[in-house]
Formats: sequence, structure tokens, C-alpha cells
Amino acid sequence: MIWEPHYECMSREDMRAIQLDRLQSVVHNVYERVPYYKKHFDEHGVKPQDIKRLEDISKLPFTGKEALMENYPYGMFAVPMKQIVRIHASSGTTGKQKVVGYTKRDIRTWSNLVARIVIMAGVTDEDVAQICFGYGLFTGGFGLHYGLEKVGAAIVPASTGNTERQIILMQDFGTTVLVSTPSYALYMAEVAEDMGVDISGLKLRVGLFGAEPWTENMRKEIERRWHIKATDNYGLSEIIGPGVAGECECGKGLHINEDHFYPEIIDPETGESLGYGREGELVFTSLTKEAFPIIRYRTRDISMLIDEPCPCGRTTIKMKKVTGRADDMLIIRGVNVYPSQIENVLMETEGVAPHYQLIVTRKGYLDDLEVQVELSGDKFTGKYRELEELEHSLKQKLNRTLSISAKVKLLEPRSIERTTGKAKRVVDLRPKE
Ligand code: DLL
Repeated sequence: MIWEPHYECMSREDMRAIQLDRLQSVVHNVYERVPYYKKHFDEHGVKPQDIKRLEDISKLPFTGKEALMENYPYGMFAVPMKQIVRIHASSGTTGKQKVVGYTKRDIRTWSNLVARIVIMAGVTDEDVAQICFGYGLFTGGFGLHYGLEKVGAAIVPASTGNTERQIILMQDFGTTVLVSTPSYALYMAEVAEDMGVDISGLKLRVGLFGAEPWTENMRKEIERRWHIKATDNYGLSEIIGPGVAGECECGKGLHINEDHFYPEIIDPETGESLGYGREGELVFTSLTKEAFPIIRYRTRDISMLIDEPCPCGRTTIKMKKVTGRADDMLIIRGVNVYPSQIENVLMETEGVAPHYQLIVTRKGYLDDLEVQVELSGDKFTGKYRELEELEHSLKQKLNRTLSISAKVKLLEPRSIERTTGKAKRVVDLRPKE
């Protein structure tokens, strides 16, 4: 089933026509109503009338997260507070929260777009969906809730935490769809195993996972542990929350709801537009939002746009699974290292569990990377020789993949703190410049 075939299966020409029409309207709107945009457009010498073709979007300046922080809390809103019916926020790594608002129409749009994604993943009105995302300022809980409700699934709004109770709910309520971060899904599997639950006996069949980067190897592990199909969905508060892009059953990338969010890929260093098929930073322009429209927002997420026909029948552009953020890239002794590269090595190594942390320190002028990873239960036999061999082989594999040497520290099972939301993979202890 396709939720809105009219838009999701549109010809490229029709899609481009809608996008241009909406782009022109949002650009006029923000220029008139949001002083931040007027100032920045004027500084760049660009006027709303200059947007004559879709390609003219590159004339507009980018918006960064700093803009949201400088205009905290409501300075980027394009409607009076009277029309705002919901506020969400997400904390950046530093400084103030990024605050976003929604009108009644925005909430309807959002629910519809999440419904598209939920349907893409194969959810129906027969499903019982347990939402294990936080309900609060975070957009995950409410976003998935409204979309799933629109589809007609029976929702169990379990939120995060009390993990044993989550497992009991799954058993007793006959949960068929699990909604959470990938790292929390793994933690829940661990708890279910500890409780002696027969996981294959549960009714679970699909997982809707998102809100943090995860590798294909992590996906395989989640599918193996839970006996489900694990699907990915992507979004960010500044754009709308979840509902930006999601995976169909073909599993060849995430369909972007591009009639609402115009995607671009840019070179993160130069800002140059890279077009389809090249890896770079994702940039989005919201085309229909009323309360909090946003122009050329730099997500810092690394992906690629894929323009290939999809067997599912949808014609929307797809994006490659995001496996990291530009901000997560570590520069260790001058070499770029992504946590996802390390995750891949760990997940392909037998004897270690999918729980890890990367500790970066500096001694003098030299950076040091230590990969701390838990042993899987069966490897934790205490046989010194075996552990030494495992550590050695991991070091070699990491060395080959990263082109730098990293220390490896094998930890007892369960020694890394579990999170019910987004996992913290990197602990950077280097002094800030
Ligand atoms: O995480 C929205 C969301 C909630 C998406 C639930 C999907 C499901 P923020 O808290 O603002 O919003 O964080 C957004 O999380 O820029 C990415 O770096 C990361 N992220 C979100 N989804 C994915 C994903 C929500 N599927 C930031 N894969 C984004 C990789 C993701 N990273």
C-alpha cells in the first residue's frame, strides 16, 4: 500500500513543478515574516523574486543551527504565537536548545508524512505498535504516535525506560511493531534474554528504528536478536521531526518526502552543490511548514541522494542511510575517522558485543583513540590467551580500516552504560581549543 500515491508516485516534472511553486511561496513568506531571513537574504543580495527555477535555490544562503540558538526561543517563527499549537526542542551538543513550533496545519502535515513512512515499512491498521521513544520535547514519541494513529494501528505509548516492563507489555499486549532507537532495541533484547523470554514466540514482526546513526551490521544484529524486519527512518526536529524520509520494503535507501522537504547534497567544506550520486552533507528546505519554515538547513548528516526507479512504485528521491554526522567525525592524528567504520569492524568480529564507546585523549600533541568494547557473554570465559588473540586481531582490523593505530580495551559484558534514547558513542576528552 502507498499512503498518498498522488504525491509519492508523481512524475519528476510534476514533482519539480510543485517544488518550485512551494519554494517560491516559502521564500516570499520568510522574507516578509522572519527578520532573520530578510537580513540574511539582503546581505547576500538575493530577493524572493530571484527564485525563478528550482536551481536558483543555490542563490539563497544556508541556515545553520547557530541561527536557531541566536533566535532562541521563538525568533524564527513565521506566525503569531496564537497560531502555535505545539512546541518541541532538541538539545544540541553545546549551548541552547533548538526550539521548533507547529500550527494545526503543520501537525496535520506531520502526521500524514509519518503515516507515509509507517506504511512504507509495512505497518497496517492490524498492528499493535509499541512506541519506546520519549514523549516530551523530543519529536520521536509524539511524531510516531500521530502517524501511527493516522494509519489506524493500536498504539501502546510505552515511552522509554522501565525496560522489563516494556518486555512484559510486548508479551501481554501482543505487540507487532517496535518503535525505538536502534541502540535501545538492542538493550531491550538483552533484557528480554535475561528475563528468559522466548523472543521467537513474541508477535513482533517489524521494527521502526531511527533518531541515531546505525550501520547495516547493526541492523542484521537487531533482526537476528528480535526475529523481525528492521526498517530505518530519518528526520530532525529543525525540519519537522521524524517523517522526513523512510525505507520501503525494497531496502535500497530512504524515500524523501520531497514534496515537503527539498533535499540537496553539498560539499561540507565548500558549500558547493554536489547533485545525485555523490556523498556529502544533507541540506533541506521546508516547502510547506507554516510555523517554522526553514531555508537550506545544514543538517551535518552525511548521505547521498539516489535517483533510481524503485520497484515499490514510489518515484520520490531516496537518500542513502545516514551512518554518521559531520560533527561525529573524529580527526585523530590528522586522519578522519567515523564511528560507523569502527562499528562495522566490531560487528563483524565474533566474540564482542554490539556495545562500544570510543575514548579520545591527547598526550602532548598526540591524539590517542581507545576503542572500548564489551565481550559477548560466551567469550567472557577469562581465558587470557583467547582474549589476547581477540584484542590483537581487533587492533589489526581497526588499523587496516582506519589507517591509524587504535588501542583496544575489552570489557566485561554490561559494563558500558545502556541508554534508552540516543547512544553516546564518542567520549572526546581532548582539551577544547
Ligand atoms: O531524532 C527525529 C527522529 C525521531 C527521527 C525518531 C527518527 C525517529 P533530533 O532529536 O532533532 O530528531 O535529532 C536529529 O538525529 O540530524 C541525525 O543526526 C540523527 N538521526 C535521526 N534519524 C536518523 C537515522 C530526531 N535514521 C538527528 N539515521 C539527525 C541516522 C539519524 N541518524
